[in-house]
Amino acid sequence: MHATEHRNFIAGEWVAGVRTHPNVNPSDTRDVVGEYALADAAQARTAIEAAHAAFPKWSVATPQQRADALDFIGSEILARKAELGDLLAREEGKTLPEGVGEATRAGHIFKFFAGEALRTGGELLPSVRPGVSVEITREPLGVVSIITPWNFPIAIPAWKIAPALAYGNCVVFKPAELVPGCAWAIAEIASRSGLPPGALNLVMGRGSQIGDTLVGDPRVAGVSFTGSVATGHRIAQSCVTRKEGGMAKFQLEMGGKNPLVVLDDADLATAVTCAVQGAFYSTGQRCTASSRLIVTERIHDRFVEALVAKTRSLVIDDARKAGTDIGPVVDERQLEQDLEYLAIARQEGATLAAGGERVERGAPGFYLTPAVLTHATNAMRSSREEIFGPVASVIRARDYDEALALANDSPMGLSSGVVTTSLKAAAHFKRNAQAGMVMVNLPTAGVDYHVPFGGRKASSFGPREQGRYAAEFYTTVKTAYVGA
Ligand code: UN1
Repeated sequence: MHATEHRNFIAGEWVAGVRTHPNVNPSDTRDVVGEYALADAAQARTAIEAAHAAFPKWSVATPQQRADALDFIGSEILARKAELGDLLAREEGKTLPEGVGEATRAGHIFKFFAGEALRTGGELLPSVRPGVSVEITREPLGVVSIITPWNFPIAIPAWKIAPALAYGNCVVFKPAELVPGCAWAIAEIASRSGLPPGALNLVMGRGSQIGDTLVGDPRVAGVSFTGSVATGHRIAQSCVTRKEGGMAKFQLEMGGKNPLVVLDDADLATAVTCAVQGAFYSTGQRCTASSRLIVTERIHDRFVEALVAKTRSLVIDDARKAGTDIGPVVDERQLEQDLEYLAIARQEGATLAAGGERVERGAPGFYLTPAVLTHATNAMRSSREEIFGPVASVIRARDYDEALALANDSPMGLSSGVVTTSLKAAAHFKRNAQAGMVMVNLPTAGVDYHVPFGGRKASSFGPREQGRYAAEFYTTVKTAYVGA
């Protein structure tokens, strides 16, 4: 076995996978972060078995035991945020400040849910019948499969694992195979946190190899997934059609095609900052990215000119180099997809006003200059399908009403933003945007960790993630009637 192999973590033991897979740095593909285990279906079943076996113990752990374990994990992530942020930048390609910011967010999430573990209460109501009372309590689901994407290698695992454990569930965690490093680090920290063996299991592996097992095994009570719409639909199907064990509860966070509406009365600098940060930071690889910039007539030309100038000034380079604004695209496949959408948009009549070129830097990596498409319409494929890269389309609108209608005319409904100095327009937009999250004079991406996260339409399904609302998915309600 290779000395640097990072193994899976099952039933409190580090176990080799059936194969290993190199974790490659997208800023410099000669740099291999390490070799990481790949599980097969049999190993995934072993992890489910371990979680199932740990459940009787962890589900009755005291709130203090749960809080202590989560607080330990959160404190260590915060203490090591520079190192973990660097690992994140190295394996995923976010810039170092973005990586450290995300590691910090993950630490805060674990500490938030350490507190929530102590605050799980219930309700006591008098019955409509004499001499009877009713108690409403929340219980953990059981074994939960957590399947996470590559674009937030530490924050998304944190915001699923922390509430799952806080409410007494046992977890089988499968990170995206592009970013096993942060996932392994979470498991390693958790292995020293006082969790009983089997409460948290890490199975690194490909969705095509172990996904069906993680979703279809009758011992799995719930599946929390963030990733593509297509995979989300497959998961939903197998959760509802499962033959044994009843349906599994599922929570899906999928795509976004988020609009940022810029109104004539907007502060131009705010509008450009929101657009650039929302569309291009984290290389645009966020489901909350602002990919449709819907701009009203009288500010349109000034906005485009300022946006193009700002976009051209961005420094695209190695994610870990000081001064880099935008790191590389995550891999070759994603880069090709970005370029393909740019070609389609131009065929459909859009103009490439800035960027959109594959560029060389000092090392072999996946560098793409952020692209501004102008003369775009909302009907183009590039305005309807999620690209998941540093590509923004500017769509012209006559006035506020048309801008709002265009913003809502999308199969997706995750985050929706408006830049305006009009209180009236902001209030109307907040009420009428068909999205789970609305941003006023802020980028569509970049969310707090203590409040609900999620969308509408094709973007999401199931209860919200994060904050107190996370309890809706990770617990099941029991109603107990007590007679005299
Ligand atoms: C953010 O914008 O801060 O995959 C979070 C994603 C989202 C998370 C976005 N689930 O991009």
